[in-house]
Amino acid sequence: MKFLDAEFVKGFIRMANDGWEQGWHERNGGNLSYRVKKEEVESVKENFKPLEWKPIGTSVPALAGEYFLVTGSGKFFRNTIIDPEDSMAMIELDEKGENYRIVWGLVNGGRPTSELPSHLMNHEVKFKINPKYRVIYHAHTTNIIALTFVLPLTDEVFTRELWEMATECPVVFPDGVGVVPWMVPGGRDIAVATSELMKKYDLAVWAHHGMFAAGEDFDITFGLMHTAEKSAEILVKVLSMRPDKLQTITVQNFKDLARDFNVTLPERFLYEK
Ligand code: 2HA
Ligand code: ZN
Repeated sequence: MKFLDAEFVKGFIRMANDGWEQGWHERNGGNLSYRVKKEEVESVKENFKPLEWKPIGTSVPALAGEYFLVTGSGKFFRNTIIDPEDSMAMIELDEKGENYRIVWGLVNGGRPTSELPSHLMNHEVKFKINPKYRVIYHAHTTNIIALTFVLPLTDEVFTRELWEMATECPVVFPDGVGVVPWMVPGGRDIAVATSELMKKYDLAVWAHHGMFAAGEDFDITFGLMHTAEKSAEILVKVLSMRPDKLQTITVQNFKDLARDFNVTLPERFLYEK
């Protein structure tokens, strides 16, 4: 099968374009990765032209031998749909999970996303907890970023505020949201901090930068990012109207919701204000 005819490749490109259309990917902002299923690898293998092995910059032994579809470093999400061969790549990891090689894409040169260490370490954490997780998505979500300038940078405050702004939020991300303080992007330190949060959450906020989301497929992961960012947008609007809320979803309301929707909401997010 031609590489670009594969459903997983089409799904990846559609998600990248959806993110662009949301306004989350100015210039080369953001990155996306997908851990490819064995049968999907087989279906496009005839197109592979492996390049040389290169170090990942961290070690992800649990992902040894896995293949990933990734956006390219310095590439624009905006261009993914019109020139996928230039904008993205499929990579293979070696038998130690320490090196990668490009097997398809980035035809005009370039490297996988600058956030490859964060992506792969998040994939590894999620894979160990639930091998159904396949997507890691980083976006420069405007309203979440705005909130990192005015809310305390704690998991408790971000989770509770996002839950309060849209009734579906506690059902969509019942485990909550983690927050990473400002750190230099692209390196191993921010990758370690983010993957530590991914042990507990599917969403991590990067202060003054954006968000990371993890999920089983493109729809779930994009939907998670979209839901959290929409909730942040509502909070930004509310805070722009007045500094306090006249009424909100109460702790008892959350408990009623949790019971009827069969979700467990950790007590530490249900504090009295
Ligand atoms: O430019 O978003 O965090 C890609 C990024 C780096
Ligand atoms: Zn970024």
